[in-house]
Amino acid sequence: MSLFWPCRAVLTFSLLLFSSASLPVMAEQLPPPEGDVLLRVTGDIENTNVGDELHLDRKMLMSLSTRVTETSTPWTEGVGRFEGPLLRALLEAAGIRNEHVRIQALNEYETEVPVADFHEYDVILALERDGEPIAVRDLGPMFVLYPFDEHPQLLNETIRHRSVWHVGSIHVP
Ligand SMILES: Nc1nc2c(c(=O)[nH]1)N[C@H]1C(S)=C(S)[C@@H](COP(=O)(O)O)O[C@H]1N2
Ligand SMILES: [Mo]
Repeated sequence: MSLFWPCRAVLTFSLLLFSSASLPVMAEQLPPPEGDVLLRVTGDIENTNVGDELHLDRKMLMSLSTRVTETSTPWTEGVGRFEGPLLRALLEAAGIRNEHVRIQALNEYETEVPVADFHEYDVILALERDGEPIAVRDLGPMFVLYPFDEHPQLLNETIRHRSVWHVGSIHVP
C-alpha cells in the first residue's frame, strides 16, 4: 500500500509527459501583412503567411526583436543611428533549417550569407536611420547592417559583399 501512491504519481506524470509531447507543435503563425510588403522570405521555411512564402510589412518587421546600431559605414555619411530587426530574429520567425541564406536586392544584386554571422554579430536589417525610413536612393528600403564601429574587423571585402542594400527578399535554399 505504501508503494501505491508513488507509483500512481509516476504513472500520472509519465502520462502527462506523453500527452503533452504528442500535442502538435503549433508554429508561431504570423498573419498576412496589412501594409505594403517590404520583405518576402521564400524557399525552405516553416512559417508562411501568403502561399508558401512569408511576407512582412514595416510594422511586422519592427515588431520582431530589433536593435539600434550606432555606426559609420563605408556607404553613409557620419555616424548613423540605424534600427531594424536582428537578422537572427527574422530567420527564426520564418523557421529556417539551412545554414546559408540568399539575400536579394531589388536591383538584382544577391549574395549568399552564412547564418552563423547573425549569431556571431548583431546584424540588423536596417529600416530606419535616425528615426526615419531609409529612402531607396540611400540604400533603402532596407539594408543589411553589420555593427562596424563595434567590430572594426568587419570592415573587409567579404563582409562588404554581404552588406546588401535595397533588400527585397531573402531566399532559403
Ligand atoms: N543592392 C546592392 N548591394 C550591394 C552591392 C550592389 O551592387 N547592390 N554591392 C555589394 C558589394 S560587392 C560591395 S563591395 C559593397 C559595395 O561597396 P563599395 O561600392 O563601397 O565598394 O556593397 C555590396 N552591396
Ligand atoms: Mo564588392
